[in-house]
Amino acid sequence: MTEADPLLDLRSEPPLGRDYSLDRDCTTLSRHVLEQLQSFSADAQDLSALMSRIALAGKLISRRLSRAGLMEDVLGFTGEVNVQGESVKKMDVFANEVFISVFKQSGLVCRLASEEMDDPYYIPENCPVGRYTLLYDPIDGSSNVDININVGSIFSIRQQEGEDTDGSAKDLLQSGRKQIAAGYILYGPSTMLIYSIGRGVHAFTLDPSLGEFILSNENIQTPAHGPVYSVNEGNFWQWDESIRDYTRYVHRHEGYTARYGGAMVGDFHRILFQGGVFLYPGTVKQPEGKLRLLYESAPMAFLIEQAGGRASTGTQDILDVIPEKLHARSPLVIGSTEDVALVESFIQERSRERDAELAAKS
Ligand code: AHM
Ligand code: MG
Repeated sequence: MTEADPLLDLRSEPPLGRDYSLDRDCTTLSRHVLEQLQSFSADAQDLSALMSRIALAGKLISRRLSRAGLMEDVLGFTGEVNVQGESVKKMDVFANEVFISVFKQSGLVCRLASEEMDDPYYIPENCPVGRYTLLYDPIDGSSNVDININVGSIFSIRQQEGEDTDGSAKDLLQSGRKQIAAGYILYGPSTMLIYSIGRGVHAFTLDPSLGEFILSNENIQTPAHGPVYSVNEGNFWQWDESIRDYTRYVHRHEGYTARYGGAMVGDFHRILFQGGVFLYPGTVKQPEGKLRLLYESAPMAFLIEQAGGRASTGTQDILDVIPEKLHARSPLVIGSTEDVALVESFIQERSRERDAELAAKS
């Protein structure tokens, strides 16, 4: 028997002309948006252009992340604290500015609102102004940046309603059902862009050799149940008893497994494809939880509903929640319908017990 040739595997890779991405249809993101809308109307062109700009921001952020360890001033903190009371990372600032610079001259948006800015950024008067608002979390899970683990960017598009002359952006304080499009970019082993414009959920993978996001998964459907539960169990004693009940249940029953990566985008991505549930419940210190409704929970809720799953606060559909302020937070239970319902059942059970106790006392 001859020894295995270590180069054999490399030689059996398809030659460049038969590369998988060149063999297939190579549906680009902008073409996909237009095909989804089956129109070349002004609205369809705008949405396609918006998605192309988001994709450009994703490519710029992805490029910087891929070389972060080799460059000066990319990793670590700036020393500032943001409007959320969280320490700002250099990548948070960079990614936030990337979205602004990509959209400033686009003529597509009138303002951008982000987790990293106290108030929305209004397109200056000397630049073309559009009718959409981009809401975004520039780097989700930014504590992962310094250790080279996956992070993401989350985005949501809404149309401006009425005038916003006083800069209060009050029209953004509406339910998540007002979103026109939402999605995220996952910076993992590949960079992927997942989006929905209310016609299913579709995933694109960045082919670095082409510099293009190419369609890789169309009409993603989340299974009705999955084995994964994804929650920071370090907060166990900070939670309401109902969440502890749920956690005890999955500990005591076969068929569950825990996965938690510290970046919702990554944890959500697994559940979108394979099912299960992600939770960020309220805690004693933060009864509304950690995640921001407009920049994080509502866009993910838009996606999961489009994929046949559910997103809930525990007592209400996330997409029905009306935020009181731009940076409002809400508890989040998101994923497969059956798994979200299971978490809700424990919350309802404790709530019934409390009501019964109150009734007995009165
Ligand atoms: P960030 O957007 O400021 O990075 O915070 C959001 C992240 C989520 O991606 C993740 O699920 C969560 O915070 C992790 O928080 P914790 O460390 O409390 O579990
Ligand atoms: Mg985030």
